[in-house]
Amino acid sequence: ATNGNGNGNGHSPYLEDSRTGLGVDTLKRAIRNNLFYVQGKFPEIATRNDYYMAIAYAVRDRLLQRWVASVKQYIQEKHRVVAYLSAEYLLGPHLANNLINLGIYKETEQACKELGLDLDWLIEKEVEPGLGNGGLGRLAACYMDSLATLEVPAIGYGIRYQFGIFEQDIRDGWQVEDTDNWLRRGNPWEIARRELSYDIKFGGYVQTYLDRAGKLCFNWIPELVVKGVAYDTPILGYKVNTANTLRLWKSEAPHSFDFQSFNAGDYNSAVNSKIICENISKVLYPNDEQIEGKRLRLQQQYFFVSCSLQDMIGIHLRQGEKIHDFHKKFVVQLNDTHPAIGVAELMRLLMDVHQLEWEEAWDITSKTFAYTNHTLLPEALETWDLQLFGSVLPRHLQLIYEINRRFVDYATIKLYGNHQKISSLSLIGEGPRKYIKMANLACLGSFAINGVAALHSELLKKTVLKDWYELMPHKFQNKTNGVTPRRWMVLANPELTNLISSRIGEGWIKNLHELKGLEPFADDPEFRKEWMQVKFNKKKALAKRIKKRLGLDVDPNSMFDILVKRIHEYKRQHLKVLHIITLYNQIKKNPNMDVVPRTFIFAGKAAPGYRKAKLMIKLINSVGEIVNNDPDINGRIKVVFYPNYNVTNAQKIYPAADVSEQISTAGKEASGTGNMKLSLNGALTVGTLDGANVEIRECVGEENFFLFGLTADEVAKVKSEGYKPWDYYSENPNLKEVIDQINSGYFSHLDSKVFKELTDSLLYDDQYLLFADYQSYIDTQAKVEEAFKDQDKWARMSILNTARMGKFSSDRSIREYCDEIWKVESVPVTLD
Ligand code: Z57
Repeated sequence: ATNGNGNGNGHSPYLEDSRTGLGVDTLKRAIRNNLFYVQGKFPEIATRNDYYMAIAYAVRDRLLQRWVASVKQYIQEKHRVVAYLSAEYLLGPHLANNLINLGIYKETEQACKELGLDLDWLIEKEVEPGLGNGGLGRLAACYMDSLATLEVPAIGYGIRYQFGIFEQDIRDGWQVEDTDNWLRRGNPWEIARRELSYDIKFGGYVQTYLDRAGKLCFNWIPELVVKGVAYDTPILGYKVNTANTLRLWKSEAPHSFDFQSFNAGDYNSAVNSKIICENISKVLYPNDEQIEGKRLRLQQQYFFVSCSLQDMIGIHLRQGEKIHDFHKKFVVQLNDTHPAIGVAELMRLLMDVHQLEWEEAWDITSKTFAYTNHTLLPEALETWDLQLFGSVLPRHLQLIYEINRRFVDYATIKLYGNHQKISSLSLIGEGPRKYIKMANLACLGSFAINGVAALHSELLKKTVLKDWYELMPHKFQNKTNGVTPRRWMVLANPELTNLISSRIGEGWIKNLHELKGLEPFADDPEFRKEWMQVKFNKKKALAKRIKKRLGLDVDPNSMFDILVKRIHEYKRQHLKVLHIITLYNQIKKNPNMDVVPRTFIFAGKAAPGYRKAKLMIKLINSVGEIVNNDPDINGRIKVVFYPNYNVTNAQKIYPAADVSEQISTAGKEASGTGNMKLSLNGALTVGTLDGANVEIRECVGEENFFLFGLTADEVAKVKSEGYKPWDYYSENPNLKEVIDQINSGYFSHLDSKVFKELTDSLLYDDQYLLFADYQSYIDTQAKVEEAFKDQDKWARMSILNTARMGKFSSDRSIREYCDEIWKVESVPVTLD
């Protein structure tokens, strides 16, 4: 009973040895041993990082035991496996999460204490793998957690970027990017599988010939061959033995590839080729929902997809199965169109390598893939210049032409003469230059297509994928996103976790619907008091961080009004700024007015090449500088831009939120997931009817949600009738004042040009309808202020809000994917 797992978590009994034991003494011994034998250090000279590594390796040993057991069982019992293909995984720090999922947080804390160490202090400095931009990458990470927790056999495939998302610093109010050298101190959570590697071809040309049987064959002669090496990270489920694999590919020069040039004495060009190979997995593209049609990006996509499919085929064949049954062994989920080249690549592998005929290859391929769409923004729909595409993937261009020829033949009959529809469905776009439409390849090659929230899935069928829906309605589904309560509640907010568990037990951590049991406690004054006390403590902790990072004093008694996400015009951070300036002007005109003190907290990165987004950051900081230092305001409102928003910082911000701002233009945010994390942590939402906000409002009740703005239908209508932002500007004196003030240089040391690009785009275009929603937003914020004055009522709303968020667990999402798309079942893993 010293293994620290006497809490009914389902571990089977096993020997308590130094590598697997979960008790305090065993952990202590393991940490000491690792410090000596892994780090080569002793306490007198050990650094903080040495201790971190020693603990990490102790935890890793315990993960490996479960991982080996899982893999063994999957192989022996030949289970069906989910392969999740994603160019991004925004995992966040591993240590604390693994301790929670192993169920040994307390034990490890105690072991550390006895060694004179502070576990939280060690966790604090862990560098996170930022292998993603935002929502899409974080969703993949939550899904990996839920797949393991639900004991579903799964492999996540992706790229082991040497540099993840850039680190953001703010200088003079502007975003400055720094490289993310996350591997510099080593990564204890991965295992390099040197023996697991595949050759990936690029460029060159295709030879056509007839074999001895007279069959037409294709031989791709590449210009460049790159080796992909597997790096595995175990992903452990919560209090289960299942540990799945996240397999990320690193690009290298193939062994002895450079001998020719080397022997010819051309050392430089040999080294150069090595660099070209390593470049492919060098850096994550920092654009979120904005494509950059770069050769290297296409190479990255093909690189990881080809490695992954070859790996799956290898696994399948090694189990003694037939290539013909590939789709029965694996279901491959495409996380957006980034891995959609997989459709053509599987065709190539099946035909050119495994000698199948077209019909059979296509039958297998189209039963293998399923596609998740994450956006309606036309600028985010991936296309590739056909010439560029052909120069990187000449064989795939041929295959796509042939896939398209057969499809267009079919569509021509089905759609009889509707040329416009046929050309919209074609995989190839015509124009001054031809291009490949990756969403069309994904739709055609997949047996299921899903959006990520109910509204989004409906809009897909009515807009960007309308023609596909009409041709193949049976493929379309919805899978509303979710988030893992392990990281976003248990880890980020242990205080709230304990409070909740003290009343309804711990079942909710695995079955989030059980939060419903909290509803009656909204009427319990003692519970309300404790609830608000937890919130206050989390606000105090965040205030302390803000003071430390920015030197700014913020009052934890003020309302913490939080807008954190990637910076994008459609997400409308600048609408929030218009509200802040409006409030500022109100107070300036009436300094004695009764105003609820508020702290506006922003955080988020802008794509380095997205000028307007960077200008929005500058605007937030400029307004902050004036507002925070104005004696008339006297600290009643404060504006904070918290730099370098990432998983680590998000874990500190969400629990401190009173208000969650979800203010995208209706119809633009596919789902949102920050909205779920904030609400789960007790924040009340101010939001439009967009993405998953719609479903959150349905669940928490309209009386606990601050709704504003046009609906998606109204947005479409206003636009079709010829939207004129200038009219709103000239007819609304408060709005006019705010815009004029920005343009006068009031917030920019009298430089009236700084924000002109932004204000002009609002006055003359306003694609995202800030002006149309302005008054509604201001009016709603007045209601938020009124509600916050009655703290007891606010507490009630906050509790009910959390109690009704059960739907938004990624466990629920993954259950639906398993049942309705993947047709996979749970496989409980036993330890021997
Ligand atoms: C990304 O983070 C998302 C969509 C994209 O097309 C790309 Br590229 C990156 C986001 C959506 O904007 C969110 O609304 C959504 O919640 C998230 O993906 C996960 O589905």
